[in-house]
Order: sequence, then structure tokens, then C-alpha cells
Amino acid sequence: MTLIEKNTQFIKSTAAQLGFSYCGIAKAARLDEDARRLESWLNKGFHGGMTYMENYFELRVDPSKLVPGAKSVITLLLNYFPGEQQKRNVPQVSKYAYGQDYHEVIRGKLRTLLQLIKENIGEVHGRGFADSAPVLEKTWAQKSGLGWIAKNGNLITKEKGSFFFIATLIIDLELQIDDPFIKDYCGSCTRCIDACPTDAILDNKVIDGSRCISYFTIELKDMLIPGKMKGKFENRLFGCDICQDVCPWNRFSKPTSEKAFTPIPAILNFSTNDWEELTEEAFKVIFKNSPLKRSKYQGIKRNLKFMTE
Ligand code: B12
Ligand code: SF4
Ligand code: SF4
Repeated sequence: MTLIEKNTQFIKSTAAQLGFSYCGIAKAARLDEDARRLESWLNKGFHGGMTYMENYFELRVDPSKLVPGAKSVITLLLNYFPGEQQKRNVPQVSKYAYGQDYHEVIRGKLRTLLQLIKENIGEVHGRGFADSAPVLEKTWAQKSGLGWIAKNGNLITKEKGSFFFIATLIIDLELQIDDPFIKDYCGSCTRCIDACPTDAILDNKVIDGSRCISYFTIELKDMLIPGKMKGKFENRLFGCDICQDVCPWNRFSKPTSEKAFTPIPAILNFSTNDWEELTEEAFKVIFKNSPLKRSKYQGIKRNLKFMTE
């Protein structure tokens, strides 16, 4: 076994021990094709008010701008599919937000992984990211063989579906590269497109972010949800899973074993009335470590009002 193979094996087995379901590796290089896709997406205004998507364009398409001398992009998937789900007739919270904030959970795991790489392999520089930095995470996952980018815009794994967070670790260490995932198993299916209540799923795997319920309920911050969307939210309070729930590949989802993603009891038990009567003080206590704090109390109240009135 060569040293590169040995190091690769060490990283993949350590990732599995840390609870990641998948680990794939791609060569760090500029993403020329994706740069064009991203540019066109931005030019069409599909990012709506998410102005952060306009920033750091070069960093987003070139890993060596984030980590000087970058050689490998390691992509890791962490399952968040919950063992138990909310009842259907109450305000719906996306499954990714049932438990503790994934940013903290994943950050901790990436820090440990990088530390163990340094201890066992030597002087290695790198940075870990999960939904918090200008990195085209789905593209790296596809490039490292983990799955395909589907019509609903998500990365799907053939074995376990799409209810995964994506994390990336960019390092200046040469590793064994995985083959990209070439096939696309969406075929002639259009279930997600047909089911999306706001017509946010366009052709060629392009998502109009500015029409997505996830955008309206999480990213809009202090702004009002446009009236033309009235009646289209299908009970979504925070985020939206519709295009994943209808996807046949998610029949293969298995509950996560990550303790931190165990649903907060309130999310499973709250009735519409409980959400309506929730006070700011109680919100701050109950959702202290939850992704819902991103929308703040006022955001959750706005969403609730928009859905129910
Ligand atoms: C901005 C953003 C959003 C926006 C815009 C959505 C979007 N599709 O861009 C909003 C707020 C609407 C959103 C919603 C959601 N998001 Co989001 N979001 C992001 C974020 C921060 C950036 C995505 C991005 O770069 N968009 C810009 C457009 C241009 O890029 P793109 O659609 O990703 O397409 C690029 C590539 O996929 C590639 N590409 C596209 N097609 C093809 C085809 C081939 C063959 C190839 C090679 C490449 C390729 O080219 C494009 C341009 O570079 C990422 C985290 C990250 N840093 O990557 C999370 C991320 C994509 N989101 C995630 C999740 C979970 C969601 C939600 C499910 C949350 C929810 N339940 O409410 C929804 C799903 C909506 C949907 N159907 O996509 C996960 C997806 C996990 C997965 N399994 O795929 C990510 C990766 C966060 C994470 N780290 O886990 N999101
Ligand atoms: S998350 Fe919901 S609103 Fe957004 S594209 Fe999917 S189905 Fe449409
Ligand atoms: S619902 Fe069908 S078209 Fe949409 S992502 Fe799943 S397999 Fe692909």
C-alpha cells in the first residue's frame, strides 16, 4: 500500500467513526463549468435577497482560494432523517431542523477529523465547511462519487436518498481520488416538479431560490412574504421538504443515529395552538440550540400568520 493509499484509508475510516455515512474525495481544482452555472443563476436573480450568494465568487469556484496549496476536497455526508416525524395537520418544520443546530454538530466533527489527520499524518493544513461558506458543496459531492445532483436540486445517494447534510474539508494533502458519479437516476420522473407548490423547480436542475418556500420562511428575515404566495405553503412553517418527501429515492432513508439530531419534543408535540401561543421567552428557551433560531421568534410568528390567515 502506498502512503497516499494509507492516508486515504485513515481519513475514510476516521470519518466513518465520527458518524459520517459517506466520504468521497475529489482533486482540488477550479470548477469552471459550475462557475458558468452559478453566474447564470445569479444573473437571473434566482438568489432573490440572498445577497451573500453574490459575494466571494472566485472563492466559491476555486478551493485553492480558500486553502492555499489545496490538493484534495473531502466531502462528507451526515444523515439527518429523523426516527419520528411531526403529525401532518400541524405547522411543518423541515426534518433537518428537528434537532440541534447542524452547523455546531458538523463543525465539531470536522475539527476532530482535521486534528486526527494532523496527529496521525503530520503537517497538514485545511479548513472544514458545512453550509457556512462559499463552497459548491453538491458539486463536490457529485465529483467525489457520492451521488447525483437531481432535478429537485438536491444531491441524492442511490442507497439512502437525500436527507443528508453535506460537509467539506479542503486540505493541502494529496489523496486517492474517487471517480465522479456520472449517472443520473431521475430518469423520466417529474414528481418533485409536479409537487412543488411555488413552481420553484425549473428545467436542468435549476432551482429558482427566490420562489422556494425554504427561502421565504428562513432567509427573508425581517421582510414580508409576497402576497402572491398566499395559500401555497401547504402548512410549511420553517423550510420545506416537499420535493424530497415525494422523491422515490427517499424510500431508502434510514433514521439517523446522531444523538444531537434527536427531535426536540416541542417539534413533535406542538399543536397549531401551541405554536400560536408560544411566547418569545419560551421560544428562546425551547429553541436555544435549534436551527429555528435563524428565523428568530418574529420570523416564526410571521410564517405562522402567513400560513394560517
Ligand atoms: C443557497 C442555498 C439554498 C437556497 C437556494 C437553493 C439552491 N438550490 O441553490 C434556498 C434557501 C432556497 C435553499 C433551500 C434548501 N436547501 Co439549501 N443551500 C444553499 C447553499 C448555501 C448554496 C447552494 C448554491 O450554491 N446555490 C447556487 C446554485 C447556482 O447552485 P446549485 O443549485 O447548488 O447548482 C450548482 C451545482 O449543483 C452545479 N450543478 C447543477 N446541476 C448540475 C449537473 C451536473 C451534471 C453537474 C456536474 C453540476 C451541476 O452547478 C450549479 C452552479 O454551480 C447550499 C450550501 C453550499 N454552500 O453549497 C445549501 C444546500 C444546497 N441546501 C441544502 C438543503 C438541505 C436545503 C433544503 C432541503 C432545506 C429545507 N428543507 O428547507 C432546501 C431545498 C431546496 C431545493 N430544492 O434545492 C443542503 C443540500 C443537501 C443535499 N443532500 O443536497 C445544502 C448542500 C446545505 C448542506 N451543507 O447540507 N438552499
Ligand atoms: S423545497 Fe419546497 S418550495 Fe423549495 S423547491 Fe422543494 S418543493 Fe419547491
Ligand atoms: S422526485 Fe423524481 S425527478 Fe425529482 S429528484 Fe426524485 S427521482 Fe429525481
